[in-house]
Amino acid sequence: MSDNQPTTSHAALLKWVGKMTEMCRPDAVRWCDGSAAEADKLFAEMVKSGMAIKLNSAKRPNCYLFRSDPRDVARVEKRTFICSVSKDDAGPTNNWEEPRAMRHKLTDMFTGCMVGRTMYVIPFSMGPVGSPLAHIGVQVTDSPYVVVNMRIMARVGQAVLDVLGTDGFFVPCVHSVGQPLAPGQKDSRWPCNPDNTYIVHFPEERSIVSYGSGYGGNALLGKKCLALRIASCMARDHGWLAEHMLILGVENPEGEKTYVAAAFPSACGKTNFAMIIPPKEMKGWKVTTVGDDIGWIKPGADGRLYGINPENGFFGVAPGTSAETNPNALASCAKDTIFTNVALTDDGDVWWEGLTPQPPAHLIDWTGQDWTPGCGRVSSHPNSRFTAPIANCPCLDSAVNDLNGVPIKAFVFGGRRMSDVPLVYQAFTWSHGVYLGATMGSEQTAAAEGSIGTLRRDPMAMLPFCGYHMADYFRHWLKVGKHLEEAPRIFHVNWFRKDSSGKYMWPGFGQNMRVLRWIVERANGRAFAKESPLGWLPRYQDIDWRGLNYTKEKWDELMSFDRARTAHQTLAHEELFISLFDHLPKEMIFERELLLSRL
Ligand code: OXD
Ligand code: MN
Repeated sequence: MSDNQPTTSHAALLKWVGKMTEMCRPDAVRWCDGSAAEADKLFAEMVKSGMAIKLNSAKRPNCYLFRSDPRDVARVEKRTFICSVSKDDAGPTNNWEEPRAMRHKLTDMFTGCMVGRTMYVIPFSMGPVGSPLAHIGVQVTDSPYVVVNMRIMARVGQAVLDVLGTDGFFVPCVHSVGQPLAPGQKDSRWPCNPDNTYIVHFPEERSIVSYGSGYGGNALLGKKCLALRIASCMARDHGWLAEHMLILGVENPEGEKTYVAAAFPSACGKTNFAMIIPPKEMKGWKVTTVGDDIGWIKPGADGRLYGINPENGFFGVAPGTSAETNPNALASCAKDTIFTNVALTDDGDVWWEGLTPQPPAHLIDWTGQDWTPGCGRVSSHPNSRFTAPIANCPCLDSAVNDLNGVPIKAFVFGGRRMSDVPLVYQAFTWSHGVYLGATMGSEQTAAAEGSIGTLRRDPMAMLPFCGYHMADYFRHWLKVGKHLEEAPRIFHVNWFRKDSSGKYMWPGFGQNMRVLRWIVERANGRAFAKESPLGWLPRYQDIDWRGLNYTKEKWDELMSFDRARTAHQTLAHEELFISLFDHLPKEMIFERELLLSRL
């Protein structure tokens, strides 16, 4: 593709693209308009080069399969940096390098890095175009795969440049796969530079530089880099919240809608919860999806919080997604979807572990090799993904494109805890709720790194995504709450408790709707709860049991906690707090002391 003309007269943007072109030295520069025609052309080029496979149109209309380099399959936290001016601002939970030194290093790496390739310029809006809650970024990239993914995950094109006008603010995002091509050199199927990957954020300058990876959050810079790491700094400076949260709407039989935002660490079924289907016996209850990963939540003039989903698509984990676990996610990737690192069926469709109870007799696996059920390998990478347009989602909330967002009535923090933590409880106050979020944790499920049962702290599921000092982030949450007229109620849930024989005590999935009903009724000041040292607990009779046979004895066990053990666990929070102590708000210490004394 040859150069086309930019349709903007934004002087700073033109100057920046000019500088990037001079540094990266691409063969051509292409301004993206986000159109279907542009995507079709790029897909056709990628099919021709062998990077993409077009799937069977009768089974998956307008869908493509990509196989990444096996060394480039996930976000790389070890190579992710927050380069604030002061190391102290990045805090002990982020990698840091001095920004000038990092910039020098990056300039060296980027000089000539796009030789032999096209540089695409992608103007994108995170959030509905023109929303007062939205922010604009411009990504330059030498990956056509990134272009077609960004077009699904964000709002891309001329409308964004129009909103930007001649002097609007944008976050500059530079991305390269880090593999320039010499004249005549044949490109690899998935160019990348895994030995030299850098995902770098300059929070004061609000800019992002990413080198060496073409995969997911490393390369689609609107998602984790802009919408969480940079946005968390913007939010801190301007009094709002950029959170690793799904947003869903719960409609009761009377047609009243209540919006809930929820944070869960990875591998806790966030997308499933965002698209939950209530048990049919709970007649008239409906759940709609606003977002499955990120929420931008700002105080409105009325002193309530309003949230948008800054994304426009789902970048969902494929394995485990099925008609049983999440039919809405499956419907979302029925068409117009990009699949990465899943298996290819003999009839040109996709398959992954868990999609159907019986695997097909033969597949081509994510590495391009023949695969049969007994071969001893998985067919799809555990972090294989679908990139699906949000508009495909059958349970999409009608307000998903509302410029002013949806009113948030409740926050939910969840963990994966096998013992001692009850299914659900409500915080007494905002600051108690912030403490619950700050001390959130998840138990290791496989002996991958660390032993099974080891508790990994992941405050508000933001540990890899907060662009500044985690303790300042807690302080910011406390501050936001102080200025609200109507603060959302805060809840903690744990779907993963096991009994003494190692069996899950709660059925989960759609049955979580029973908990969600209690949460929204509490948030609306209706349902009853009893006081406990942990917070407000629902009693057996406070839960809607229609269609589920769950005894009071089981419930009492599920909701029980051992005071001494809980006190010990509480003291284990010290470890995180000690590492953050010189910034830690005193409220966190007070809340811990209050909890201990209640216990
Ligand atoms: C994600 C993540 O991919 O949280 O959403 O890692
Ligand atoms: Mn996420």
